[in-house]
Order: sequence, then structure tokens, then C-alpha cells
Amino acid sequence: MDAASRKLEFISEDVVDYALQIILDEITIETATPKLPSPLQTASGLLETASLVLISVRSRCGIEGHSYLFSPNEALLPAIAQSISVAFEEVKGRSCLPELNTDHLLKKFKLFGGTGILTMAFAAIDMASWDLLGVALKKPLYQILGGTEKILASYESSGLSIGHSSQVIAQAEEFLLAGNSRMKVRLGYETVEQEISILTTLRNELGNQIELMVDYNQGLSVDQAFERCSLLDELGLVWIEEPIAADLLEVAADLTIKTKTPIQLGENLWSPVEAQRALDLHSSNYLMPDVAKIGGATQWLRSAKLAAKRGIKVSSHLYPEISAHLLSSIENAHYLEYADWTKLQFAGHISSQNNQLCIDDAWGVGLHGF
Ligand code: SMN
Ligand code: MG
Repeated sequence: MDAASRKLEFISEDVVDYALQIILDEITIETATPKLPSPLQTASGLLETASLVLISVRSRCGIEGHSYLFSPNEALLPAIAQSISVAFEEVKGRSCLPELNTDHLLKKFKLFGGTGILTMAFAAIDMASWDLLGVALKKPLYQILGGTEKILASYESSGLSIGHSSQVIAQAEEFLLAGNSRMKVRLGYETVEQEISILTTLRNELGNQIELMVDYNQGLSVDQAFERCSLLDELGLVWIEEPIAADLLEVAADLTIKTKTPIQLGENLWSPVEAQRALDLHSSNYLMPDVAKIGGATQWLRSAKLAAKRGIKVSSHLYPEISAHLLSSIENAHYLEYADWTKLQFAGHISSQNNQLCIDDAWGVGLHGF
């Protein structure tokens, strides 16, 4: 590799030299389906389990890196696992440089085309490779990425399902007891009056210190969205997330202009190019790419950089373990989405307290207990 191509975006040259000697050799792929601590009813379906594909990548010298993918549909786990295995064949024997390998995979599968399970497969390899690099360098990932902040602003996203208001309030009280007063409420009730009633009851019962964001999970029609967003405008919400179908970016831009409350989207963007399109259209006030769907940590960081150029704040979507490191390393970090769904899978699972999540100093991502 010549000197010019060694200038990668997210790692320093001395790390590149070291990483060039680490050769990817083997992959192990397993699946697991732990039950969610509490089922989650969203506007677009019920989640009772966290269906996971667990990935372990090994270098020739025996260093391991780990990652996982989350699938809302358990039946797709074998197809996801198979795609990861096919993609790994293309990087096996190459140096462990996630930026180069992600670009290599995108090129190799260009005729097939990106998005969906294949993009998530690239992401699994990319995330495990960043972890491997951290373990090899005996440093937490955020330090390799130039981050200094170990404590990230977070919000509770483990529950507050669409359901009976007494259940929503009881769970919000639990979050508050753990010191977390910032939390996301799932919306998509039959009427907007029910939604306003839940949100105002939450404020009345829990006090004005609570900060609420809401997520429609693409559940509204365009007309409903214009009507409901303007009716929610007086409630002082942190943001309104995915009110309409994720690909209606032009309509989202109109909604963003007409709604006082910030509009949030990004978990269904599949590449930095798609993120750029959302930014160019001014589709939202904030952006929250999902590290798996956007194509991995490398593609997430690239998207965050594009957002920074527009002065747009970036939050994470699920995957709290690796997202903490990524948010630590960017200048436009907003909130880390904390959900406890992988708590039963990994020992030493990080947890959020006082609206914050603290990265421990384990090497790499710190996904313990694989
Ligand atoms: C969400 C997405 C996918 C699965 C569960 C929940 C939700 C979120 O959109 O943003 O947390
Ligand atoms: Mg969401």
C-alpha cells in the first residue's frame, strides 16, 4: 500500500502500519434469541425477543473481535448469518483495516447492490474488525478513534410501549427511580387525543424534570402526521421520531418546516449517500443512523461527519455498546439510545444512570462474555 492510501479517515498512520500486519483469518457465527426484559409494542409491530446474530472474527495470530446484529424478525437470522459468511470470504486473508475492507466489500458486491441483509453483513464484519483492532492495540475503541469522553448523554429506550397508560407510567417511574429522566415513548395510538393524554399524564405524574421524545416507527399516514405533529407541538418534546414512512424524505422535509418540535430520523438510512440525501433535503432537525443498517461503524462515522458539516446533531440507534465509542469520537454527538435488550446476552453489560452511560476501559468495544 502506498503512503497516500494509508491516510485513512478515522485512524492514525501508526495504527495503520500496525493493522496492516493483522490478517483476518476465521469467523464464527452463532444466533441467540434472548427474551426482552419487557415486550415492546411499537406502531409497526411487537417485539418479544432480541433476535441476535453473534459474530466472532479471528486474526491469523489469534486475536478476536466481536460484534452482533439485531433482527426484529427471528426467522431471518439464518439468512443474515449466511450473508455474513459469504461476505467474510471476500475479506479473509486481508489486513484488518475496517475502512478499506468495508469499501472492498461494497465494490465486490456492487452488481448485487447494497441495503438490507447484505449491508448489515458488511456492518457485522466492520464492527468486529474495529473491536479486533482495539483488542490488538490494548485500547478502548473510542481512544483509537480519537475520542476523549467516557461519559455520554443517554436516554432510556427500553420500554414505554404502546399500551395502557398505567403500564406506561409504572415503567417510566422505574426509569426515574434509576435516575433516568430522559426517555422515549412509543406512539401510534388510535387517536392523537390518547397520545396527548399519555404524555400529559406522564408529565403530571413524574414531574416537569422529565424529558420525553416520541417515536411513531413510521406508523402515520402523511395527513395524520401533519395533524398529529402540530397537535404535539405544545408539549415540549425533545423530538418526534419517524412519524411517516422512512423513504418519504421530501415529505419529512415539509413536516420539519411546519413542526416546531424537532423531527428525528435516520435509523432506516442504508449508507452515507442516503444520509447525505436526507441532509440535502433538510428532512429532519436531527439524525440517528443505525450502526448496522448504515453499513457498520465506518459508514456511521462517515455519516456523522456529513451531518457535522451541516451543523446537525447525531444520536445513535440501538447497539449501545459500540455506539458509545462512536458518539465519544464525534464533535456533533447528541444522545445515546439506551435499551437493555442485550443485557442477558453479554456479561458486564453497560447500563445507563442519571441520563448518562459510562464506557468502561475494556479493550475494543468491550462486548464481554461472548
Ligand atoms: C425501534 C427500532 C427497531 C426495533 C425496536 C425499536 C425504535 C427505536 O424505532 O428507535 O428504538
Ligand atoms: Mg425509532
